[in-house]
Amino acid sequence: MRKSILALASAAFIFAACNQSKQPETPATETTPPAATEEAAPAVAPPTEPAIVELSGGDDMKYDKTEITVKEGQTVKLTLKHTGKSPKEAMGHNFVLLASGTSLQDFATAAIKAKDNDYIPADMASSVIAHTKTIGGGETTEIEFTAPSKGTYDFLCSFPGHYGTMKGHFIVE
Ligand SMILES: [Cu+2]
Repeated sequence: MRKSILALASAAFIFAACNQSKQPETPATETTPPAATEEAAPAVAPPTEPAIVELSGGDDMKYDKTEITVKEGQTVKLTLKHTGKSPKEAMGHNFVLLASGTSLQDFATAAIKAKDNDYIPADMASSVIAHTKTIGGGETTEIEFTAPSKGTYDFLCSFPGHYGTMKGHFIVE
């Protein structure tokens, strides 16, 4: 009888000891999920390398690219080069990236009247994700912006009459 009590007591002790020894492990187990989240984070984090985009337009009223692809949240360093000889007043070029849901035609039409604001209609500023200034032949301009959320966006040159041939898709993956 005594033996069995002792056995029971020691069993209880062992159980308690086991239980105790398990307790310190609990915080360690609890820290695992955040660690896993940290590991998963780089997969969704934007790339640290910027996207270098070189776009040019000449006197032929065309961009050399009609498609630009970047990653969501990526820093975009865009250089626009006017490879022509015509002055800004006759053949100005810019790059305007429109927010989704903005009509290319509506924007271009409004831009005709916005010469004083570099062909960016002030009342449509919220429809513009990023834009360069307007440049003439031989000039270069650079902008830096953060790529918006995944999707396909329109870009254009908003100089009067240019968007028909100077437009393209800005794809964010
Ligand atoms: Cu142009």
